[in-house]
Amino acid sequence: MLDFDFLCGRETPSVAGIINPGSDGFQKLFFGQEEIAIPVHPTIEAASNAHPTADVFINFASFRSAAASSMSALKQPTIRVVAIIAEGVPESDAKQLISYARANNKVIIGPATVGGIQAGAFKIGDTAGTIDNIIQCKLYRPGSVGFVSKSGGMSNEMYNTIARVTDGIYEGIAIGGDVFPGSTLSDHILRFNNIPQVKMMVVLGELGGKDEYSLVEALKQGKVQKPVVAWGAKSGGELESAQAKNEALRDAGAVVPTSYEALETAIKETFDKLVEDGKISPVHEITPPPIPEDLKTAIKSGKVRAPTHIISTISDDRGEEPCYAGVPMSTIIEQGYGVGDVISLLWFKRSLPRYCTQFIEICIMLCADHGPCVSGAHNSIVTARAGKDLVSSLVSGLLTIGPRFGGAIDDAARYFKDAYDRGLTPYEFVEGMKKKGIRVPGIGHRIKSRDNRDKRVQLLQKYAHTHFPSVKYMEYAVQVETYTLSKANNLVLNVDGAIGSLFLDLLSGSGMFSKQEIDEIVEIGYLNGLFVLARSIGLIGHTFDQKRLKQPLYRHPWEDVLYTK
Ligand code: Q5B
Repeated sequence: MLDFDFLCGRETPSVAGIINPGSDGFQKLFFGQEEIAIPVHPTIEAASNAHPTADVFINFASFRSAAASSMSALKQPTIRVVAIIAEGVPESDAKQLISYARANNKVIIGPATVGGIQAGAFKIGDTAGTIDNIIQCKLYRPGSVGFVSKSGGMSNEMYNTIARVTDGIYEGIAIGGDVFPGSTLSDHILRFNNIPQVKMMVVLGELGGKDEYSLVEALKQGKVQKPVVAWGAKSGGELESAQAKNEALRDAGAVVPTSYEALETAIKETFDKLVEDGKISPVHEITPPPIPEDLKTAIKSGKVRAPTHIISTISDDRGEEPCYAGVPMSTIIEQGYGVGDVISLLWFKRSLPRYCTQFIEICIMLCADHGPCVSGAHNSIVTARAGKDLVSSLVSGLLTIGPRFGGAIDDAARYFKDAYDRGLTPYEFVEGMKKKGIRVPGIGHRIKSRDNRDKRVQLLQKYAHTHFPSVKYMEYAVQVETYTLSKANNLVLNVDGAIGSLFLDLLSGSGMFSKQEIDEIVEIGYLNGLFVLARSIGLIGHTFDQKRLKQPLYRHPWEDVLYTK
């Protein structure tokens, strides 16, 4: 509809607003080359109040709700015309709508209609088909012919015919195929008769109703003064009924051809006569502006190319099934991939050997939680007790992950790798870090110590000793630990340090990564991701736990705070 408006040279769109029950806001749409925001209203009442000059209501609701919404629209004082697109509206509902409309001097087009068109001014829904067809039928500017038909499909055909042999359509209406149309062929012919710009009328009836006979009556009673070219269509074996209708129309004064094929000539002759008699002056021809093609359509047809704004290399959901690094979902499930395999596809873009993916899974299992007292869990617990939702509680816990808590894996890998690759002794490395004022990442723990070893570290080391081809970085980290333990009991290799050093061993020992790729992984910092992913499991658990236990708002006790000046 907006494309049609633009084609006609309208300065403002004909669509005032959209009613989408329950929704509110704006819908972005193109008007020519510009995007405009059309208001969306939750109710018909709200839309009518917001747009008091909008007098046409086009109802695209399904047959289930079309009757109720159409009645509600008819009851709005500002609404004059209601077009009902749905097919299958119950006849009893249609009758009620019709009687209400007639009693209140309102017009219904449909049900089961494609709508109608006022050339150069206003188009209802899909009437007249594509923009190309609309241009071919010159519907972007008014002609002199009023056209009414029952069928929407046939009306498109007739718009073409009328454009070929006359100066074009002034207004075209498809009343809809239902037995009880909201407005009839004769209603529209009588209306056209009163529109000065309409100089002749074309009617295309169809079998199934007695509508043509009300037109016959109107013609007989002399209510129609302008020439009417009419054809009552036939279908199947009901030829006789069609013939009877056509004869009645002819007797009443309509121009009725002898066959459908002769309809075009009849229209032409009627039009030419009006021109000869000086009743029609030539239409001022205009060239409609081109409608910009939608980018998607233009790309599809190969006419234009557009640069993309995002590049992605890890997954693709466009085909029949999503793929992770080229591996289809069905393969992942059928071949028994685990979470470690999925991480290896999405993070490292390759299928790592089973011992590597199992190591990833062990890291995740071991780091999933470490009790309620650690920074992350504490934050999630406090947030959940403040009544916040799952995501907020989870995120508040995750945000504590950093250089001191859980987020030392990347730095541990960076510093251990650099020190080992440069051949530094543990003494040189640790003292060098001390000089720079940097704590060795991966070393030290608040509760773990020489005499209270971290079981997680031991389990990781044991696994790596059994499965990894080389554990040189981890062994270097243990030597560093031996040195730091000589300084203080709690300067143990912690879980971050164990994962950081062992991941270096995985990367270099698996033969699956080039030196450049290892450097990039360490530089970008992939490995804290393992702790983030793992600890999310625990943080979610703590959030559920607090909610399940219906714990009240947390307030830290005064006694636990040192108040000082
Ligand atoms: N000193 C972890 O410190 C902690 C030193 C050091 C040289 C070090 C500390 C540290 C590096 C970061 C790291 C990951 C803050 C830890 C994790 C996950 C977790 C957590 C859980 C879970 C602990 C006392 C003296 C001072 C310091 C010196 C300490 N660390 N020197 N290198 N690395 N580590 N984080 O106990 O001379 O007195 O000034 O930053 O790897 O987060 O379970 O809780 O799963 O949730 O508070 O396991 O080690 O010791 O700060 O009082 O220091 O030791 O310079 O010396 P603390 P502080 P001085 S795993």
